[in-house]
Amino acid sequence: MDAARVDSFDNGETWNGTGGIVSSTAATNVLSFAVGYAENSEIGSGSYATFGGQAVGSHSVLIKYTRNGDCNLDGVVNGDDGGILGGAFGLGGSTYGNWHFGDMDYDGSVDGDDGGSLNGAYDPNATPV
Ligand SMILES: [Ca+2]
Ligand SMILES: [Ca+2]
Repeated sequence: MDAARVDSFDNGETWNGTGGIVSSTAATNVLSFAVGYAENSEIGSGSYATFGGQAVGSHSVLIKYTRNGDCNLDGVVNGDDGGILGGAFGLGGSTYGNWHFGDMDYDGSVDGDDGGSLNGAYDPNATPV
Protein backbone atom coordinates (compact mmCIF):
# COMPACT_ATOMS: atom_id res chain seq x y z
CA MET A 1 0.00 0.00 0.00
CA ASP A 2 1.31 3.43 -0.78
CA ALA A 3 0.45 6.92 0.34
CA ALA A 4 -1.41 7.76 -2.86
CA ARG A 5 -3.76 4.84 -2.35
CA VAL A 6 -4.41 5.79 1.26
CA ASP A 7 -5.08 9.35 0.18
CA SER A 8 -7.55 8.18 -2.45
CA PHE A 9 -9.34 6.12 0.18
CA ASP A 10 -9.65 8.75 2.86
CA ASN A 11 -11.93 11.17 1.01
CA GLY A 12 -9.53 14.12 1.26
CA GLU A 13 -8.45 13.60 4.88
CA THR A 14 -12.02 13.59 6.10
CA TRP A 15 -11.90 9.83 6.76
CA ASN A 16 -15.61 9.57 6.03
CA GLY A 17 -15.73 8.19 2.48
CA THR A 18 -18.05 5.48 1.35
CA GLY A 19 -15.37 2.85 0.81
CA GLY A 20 -11.75 2.02 1.36
CA ILE A 21 -10.04 3.13 4.54
CA VAL A 22 -12.35 5.22 6.68
CA SER A 23 -12.63 6.02 10.36
CA SER A 24 -15.78 7.50 11.82
CA THR A 25 -13.79 8.37 14.94
CA ALA A 26 -11.03 10.19 13.01
CA ALA A 27 -13.70 11.93 10.94
CA THR A 28 -15.04 13.66 14.05
CA ASN A 29 -11.72 15.48 14.60
CA VAL A 30 -9.53 15.48 11.51
CA LEU A 31 -7.17 18.06 12.98
CA SER A 32 -6.13 15.69 15.74
CA PHE A 33 -6.73 12.17 14.41
CA ALA A 34 -6.20 10.17 11.24
CA VAL A 35 -5.49 6.71 9.99
CA GLY A 36 -1.80 5.91 9.80
CA TYR A 37 -0.13 2.96 8.18
CA ALA A 38 3.29 1.41 7.79
CA GLU A 39 4.98 -1.77 6.79
CA ASN A 40 6.14 -3.15 10.10
CA SER A 41 9.81 -3.42 9.10
CA GLU A 42 9.92 0.23 8.02
CA ILE A 43 8.90 1.83 11.31
CA GLY A 44 11.77 4.05 12.35
CA SER A 45 11.67 3.27 16.05
CA GLY A 46 11.57 -0.50 15.57
CA SER A 47 9.11 -3.11 14.41
CA TYR A 48 6.35 -4.74 16.44
CA ALA A 49 6.01 -8.40 17.42
CA THR A 50 2.32 -7.80 18.15
CA PHE A 51 0.07 -4.97 17.02
CA GLY A 52 -3.45 -4.44 18.30
CA GLY A 53 -3.20 -7.78 20.09
CA GLN A 54 -2.31 -9.68 16.92
CA ALA A 55 1.02 -11.30 16.10
CA VAL A 56 2.58 -9.53 13.12
CA GLY A 57 5.49 -10.24 10.82
CA SER A 58 8.15 -7.92 9.52
CA HIS A 59 6.26 -7.34 6.27
CA SER A 60 2.83 -6.94 7.82
CA VAL A 61 1.09 -3.72 6.82
CA LEU A 62 -0.11 -2.04 10.00
CA ILE A 63 -3.07 0.34 9.85
CA LYS A 64 -4.24 2.26 12.87
CA TYR A 65 -6.59 5.03 13.88
CA THR A 66 -4.26 7.31 15.78
CA ARG A 67 -3.17 10.85 16.49
CA ASN A 68 -1.77 13.02 13.71
CA GLY A 69 1.97 12.90 14.13
CA ASP A 70 2.16 9.33 15.39
CA CYS A 71 4.74 8.12 12.88
CA ASN A 72 5.47 4.87 14.70
CA LEU A 73 1.83 3.96 15.35
CA ASP A 74 2.16 3.53 19.12
CA GLY A 75 -0.81 5.81 19.75
CA VAL A 76 1.06 8.76 21.26
CA VAL A 77 3.06 11.61 19.77
CA ASN A 78 6.39 12.02 21.45
CA GLY A 79 10.08 12.48 20.76
CA ASP A 80 10.32 9.22 18.83
CA ASP A 81 7.89 10.59 16.28
CA GLY A 82 9.63 13.95 16.20
CA GLY A 83 12.93 12.22 15.49
CA ILE A 84 11.42 10.19 12.67
CA LEU A 85 9.77 13.20 11.03
CA GLY A 86 12.84 15.36 11.57
CA GLY A 87 15.02 12.78 9.85
CA ALA A 88 12.79 12.84 6.78
CA PHE A 89 11.99 16.55 6.78
CA GLY A 90 12.18 18.02 3.30
CA LEU A 91 12.11 14.59 1.67
CA GLY A 92 9.33 12.87 -0.21
CA GLY A 93 8.53 10.57 -3.06
CA SER A 94 7.83 6.88 -2.91
CA THR A 95 10.30 6.31 -0.07
CA TYR A 96 9.75 9.21 2.30
CA GLY A 97 6.29 10.36 1.29
CA ASN A 98 4.64 7.94 3.70
CA TRP A 99 2.98 8.16 7.08
CA HIS A 100 5.77 6.35 8.92
CA PHE A 101 8.25 9.02 7.83
CA GLY A 102 5.92 11.83 8.84
CA ASP A 103 3.79 12.55 5.78
CA MET A 104 0.66 13.11 7.86
CA ASP A 105 -1.39 14.73 5.10
CA TYR A 106 -0.49 12.16 2.44
CA ASP A 107 0.67 14.78 -0.04
CA GLY A 108 3.87 12.88 -0.84
CA SER A 109 6.37 14.97 1.09
CA VAL A 110 7.40 15.58 4.68
CA ASP A 111 7.15 19.31 5.15
CA GLY A 112 6.08 22.09 7.48
CA ASP A 113 2.42 21.12 7.33
CA ASP A 114 3.31 17.70 8.68
CA GLY A 115 5.57 19.19 11.33
CA GLY A 116 2.72 21.46 12.38
CA SER A 117 0.42 18.45 12.74
CA LEU A 118 2.97 16.68 14.89
CA ASN A 119 3.64 19.74 17.02
CA GLY A 120 -0.07 20.28 17.53
CA ALA A 121 -0.52 16.73 18.77
CA TYR A 122 2.74 16.46 20.71
CA ASP A 123 1.93 15.09 24.16
CA PRO A 124 4.17 12.32 25.51
CA ASN A 125 1.81 11.88 28.48
CA ALA A 126 -1.35 11.39 26.45
CA THR A 127 -3.28 8.15 26.79
CA PRO A 128 -2.41 6.03 23.75
CA VAL A 129 -5.25 5.60 21.28
CA1 LIG B 1 4.25 7.58 18.36
CA1 LIG C 1 3.00 15.97 3.81
